[in-house]
Amino acid sequence: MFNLDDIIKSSNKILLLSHMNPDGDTLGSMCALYGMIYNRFKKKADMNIVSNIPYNYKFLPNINLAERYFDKSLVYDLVITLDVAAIDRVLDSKIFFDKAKCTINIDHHKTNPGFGDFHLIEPDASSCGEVLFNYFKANNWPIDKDSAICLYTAIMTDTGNFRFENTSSQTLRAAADLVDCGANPNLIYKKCYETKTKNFVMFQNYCVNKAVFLNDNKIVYTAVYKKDLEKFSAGDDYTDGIAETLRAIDSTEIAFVLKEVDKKLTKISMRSKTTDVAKICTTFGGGGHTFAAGCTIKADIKDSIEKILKEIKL
Ligand SMILES: [Mn+2]
Repeated sequence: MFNLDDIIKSSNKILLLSHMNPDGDTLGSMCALYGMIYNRFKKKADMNIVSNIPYNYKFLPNINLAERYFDKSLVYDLVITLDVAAIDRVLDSKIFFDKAKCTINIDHHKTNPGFGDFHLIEPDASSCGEVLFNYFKANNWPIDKDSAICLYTAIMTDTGNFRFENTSSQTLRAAADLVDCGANPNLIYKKCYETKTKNFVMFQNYCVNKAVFLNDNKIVYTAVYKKDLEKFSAGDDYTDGIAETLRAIDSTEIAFVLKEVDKKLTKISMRSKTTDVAKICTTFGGGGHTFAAGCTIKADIKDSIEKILKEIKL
């Protein structure tokens, strides 16, 4: 095990890296480590984001200090990746990692190959935030209020508000400790989950409303046309979560959302309770997890529905 204290003490220029399409875990972990390093060593690390920060994470303490672009000629003494399962997830910023005098990889993904000079990877931890919390706790780094807010956000969002199967008793103990350090669960919940736009909610309800139920309601799907997306000025993320909403119906076994890319191309997002939908999506060149997968079919929505229904055996 490496000693983060010694490494940080001997490093003057430090960069913290988050992954592309950032989530609450990578951003919360990055801001938490920034705060902890500042409080303990009075050193200001640089924080790098490689894509836009989603609106609901802009409340994170110190996130305003994170920057999108840095001079690519900079050479850092220390670069630390947070929640980065594979180094290509930091896009162009990989150059800083490659040139750094020392690199540390902090993560919780089982598939992380362990790149970097040192790594701290805990596959049983719910989130990168929990890995950091465990480190701070084990090494007696006192956690300040702002860092507690960031770590709590990281853990809460990666566990789907403490509902997913990665939520352990250890996760809940970490969360409880962070509340003692000043994180307010209700406030953080509201910031993360109660900031959807009216258009987003109306669009999702519209899509759910026109869902089609088949096979004793075991199969449910909804088709989203380009004209629907235009009507609601829908962003790329507007269809996120619709398949989960349809799966949450008690009778549902398989739910899928079809999104019209153009007249000859349809994107499908599929969810199930027990059926291996990755297998179904693989037949169309897609893939994913057992209960959550996706694919793109070279056909219009009507033909895509037919093709998918042929592959579903319930
Ligand atoms: Mn994560």
